Amino acid sequence: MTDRTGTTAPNPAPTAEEPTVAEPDPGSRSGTRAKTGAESRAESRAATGAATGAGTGAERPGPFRVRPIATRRGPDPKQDRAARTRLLVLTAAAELFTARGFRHTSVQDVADRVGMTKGAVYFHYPTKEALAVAVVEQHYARWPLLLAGVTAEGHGPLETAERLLAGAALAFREDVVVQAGTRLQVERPQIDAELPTPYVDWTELLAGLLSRAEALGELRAGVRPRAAARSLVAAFFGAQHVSDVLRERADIVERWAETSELLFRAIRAE
Ligand code: LUB
Repeated sequence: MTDRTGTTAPNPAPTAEEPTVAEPDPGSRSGTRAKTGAESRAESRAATGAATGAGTGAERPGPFRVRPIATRRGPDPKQDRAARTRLLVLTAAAELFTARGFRHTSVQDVADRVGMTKGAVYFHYPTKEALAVAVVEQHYARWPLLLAGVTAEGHGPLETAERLLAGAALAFREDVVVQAGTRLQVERPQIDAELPTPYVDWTELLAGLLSRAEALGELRAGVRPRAAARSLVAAFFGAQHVSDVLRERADIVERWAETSELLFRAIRAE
């Protein structure tokens, strides 16, 4: 059994130039004139905000309804230490789950990796299943951070979708908690615990963005937002899996960029 652990977590950030969008102009023959960048940016930002729930003031329960583990729980140093220990144990478990899978990882392995007793690990996570659930939840807790970063850039909905997935590809290469959550979701049948339903939140998020893009006329005629969102999620999952098996995800960013370019060329209006 190979051991290939020990990577830690950055959150990627993107940038881009806005497309201009046509608007009916009663004076001109074709009835259209190009919208200024500023106009389409304002409209796109509004559209994207609506899709991702960002910037609306009242925080709507967006996708990925999980919160990252807080390492500082307030003035009580004991609580801080406990929170940091939980994160340490969770990261060690993620490294082992990524390398060996759920079945071939024991709580003793996790304890050995962090230099704690099994009892001390059980104090924070009562079962190996509870550890797996926590790791999978932290996998999904990465995405709101990525979403906030990309949304804050004020791209149009289609550009936002493209950059979110590019950011996810980088996280799949660099972040062991993302890698472990993915392996555990594939091994769900072996894990006797309630794991979050996979793929549905990404599909929801992308479908929302693509519906907005459709409303802006940014989608190629005949492209159905939800169907395209499902296709993007399936393609991303496939690309990361092939890169994992063949290259331990060393080339996932490049492999996804190839697939993304192809898919968004098919989705985006000429
Ligand atoms: C993503 C995985 C691996 C979907 O959303 C999920 O559940 C995912 C883990 O199960 O890829 C692709 C964006």
